[in-house]
Amino acid sequence: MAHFKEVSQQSGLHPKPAGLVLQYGTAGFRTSANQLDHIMFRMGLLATLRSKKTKATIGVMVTASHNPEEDNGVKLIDPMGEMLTSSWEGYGTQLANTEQEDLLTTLKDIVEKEAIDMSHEASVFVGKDTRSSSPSLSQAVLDGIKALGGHSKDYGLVTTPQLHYMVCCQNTQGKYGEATLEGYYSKLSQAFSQLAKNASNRTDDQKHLCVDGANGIGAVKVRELESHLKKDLQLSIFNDGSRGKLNHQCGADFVKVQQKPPIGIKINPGDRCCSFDGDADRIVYYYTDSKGHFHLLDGDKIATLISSFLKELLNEAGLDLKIAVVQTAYANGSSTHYLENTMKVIVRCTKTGVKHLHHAAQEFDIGVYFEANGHGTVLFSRGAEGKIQQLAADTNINDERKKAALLLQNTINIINQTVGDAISDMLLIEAILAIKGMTVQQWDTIYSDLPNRQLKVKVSDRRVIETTDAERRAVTPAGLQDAINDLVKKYKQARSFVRPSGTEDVVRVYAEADTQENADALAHEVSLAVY
Ligand code: 16G
Ligand code: ZN
Repeated sequence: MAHFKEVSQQSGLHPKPAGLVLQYGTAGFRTSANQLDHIMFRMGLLATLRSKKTKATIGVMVTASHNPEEDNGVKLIDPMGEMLTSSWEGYGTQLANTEQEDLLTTLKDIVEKEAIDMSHEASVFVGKDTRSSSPSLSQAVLDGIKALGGHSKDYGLVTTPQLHYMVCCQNTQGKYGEATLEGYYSKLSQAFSQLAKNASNRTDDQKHLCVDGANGIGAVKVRELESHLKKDLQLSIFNDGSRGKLNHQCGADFVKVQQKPPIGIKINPGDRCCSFDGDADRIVYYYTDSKGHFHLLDGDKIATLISSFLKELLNEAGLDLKIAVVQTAYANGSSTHYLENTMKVIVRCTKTGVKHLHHAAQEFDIGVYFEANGHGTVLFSRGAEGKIQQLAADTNINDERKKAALLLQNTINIINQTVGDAISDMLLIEAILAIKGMTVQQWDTIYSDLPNRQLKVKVSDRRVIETTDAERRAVTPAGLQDAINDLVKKYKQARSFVRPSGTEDVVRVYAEADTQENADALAHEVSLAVY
């Protein structure tokens, strides 16, 4: 096998530091950039195998999302634009950790186990974020693809969701859209402009949005989008990478965890603002009121806004489709209560990590999924899309039903169904607020968040904590859950859970209660119980 010889030679240029062990985690590999060169080369190999196996284009994204600039990471994208199937994550870990001299054996093992026809062509799309380490690391991915004889297309600087989109477009022969940045911007902006036509008499203030780009790729790409938006939306872009450091005291993760505005942004009371994370697959909104108080509208508030909009449209269109909202244990208790009891939609809770939410959402006609941290999107089943398209084309229905059907059709087009996408979510949220004539303050009052606190605890081995019930209960170590239950009983409207992080060597603690003091105290007490 000529290719294996090439791999053998090339891998010497991307040697693995002996003894280094890394794992394909919740969202691929993520660690200090200087440990990743061999991982990138090997993920180029794995993507090539995956492409030969699926007979489809596979994506490889080089990014470490909201991690500091010094880190980097890599994740693979499966044919429909979804995350790599979990049964292959293990191969990722195996390939990453096999010592240099055993690489070919490991590679051949995978080929054999998966019965991969090595004579089949392979095609891999590669993208990267703005980190200073990304160019050389993405070159290592390209080297890996080439060594195994795969074809690659380098999209260069793109957001993570943009690369997911390209992969999906490519494998659906353009049915999902055109696999180019221009195709992405025109699909989304045209849908936005169609939706915005349903908003009446908006003032310039209502059209204005402040965007914190986390000094990352999102800022670059939202600027490219801007020229397609005409005057429907006026963006002020902050933290665009020209001065500040990536994710440093800015971006969606900082704003959500710290519950305060990012640096580098000047906001006046009432201004509508949003923050992207470092690879633009998350978004949160916020504003400050006249007293200077900060108000956060996180993934839960976004899911509520979007699902109530969709539910109203389904009613108006007279379409009987099952809609559900998928959340994780981090969802604020008030949001779950509001969705179940006031909106009366089905709510599901899954483990943390996009792939879990994505799979749960696929079980419904319309699945709205959001993590509280701002990662989320909406999935429409094929059947649901078909019914909506059919109704939108029906000439025998009344104006109200027609209008609702057209709004649903454009909503489908504005959404990136492959993965959470800050740019696409932003456009959808802006369109909904415009159509409803709703201010960010009005949106915020749909329900009030329970005060909450997140803490992280360093322990010697986080794996001693095992959880069940979508991470809401700890089964090991013995006695921990009982201790948490006893602490929770001391407070009103309280809830708390602990889980080992999938991306950092820490245990995460979440607590909510009737007041901020109580949420803080509970989180602190639970973190002591974890030691
Ligand atoms: C990753 C996940 C995100 C999750 C986070 C949890 C993807 C694309 N990203 O960033 O969904 O919220 O990990 O991190 O799946 P943690 O396990 O460290 O709390
Ligand atoms: Zn991200």
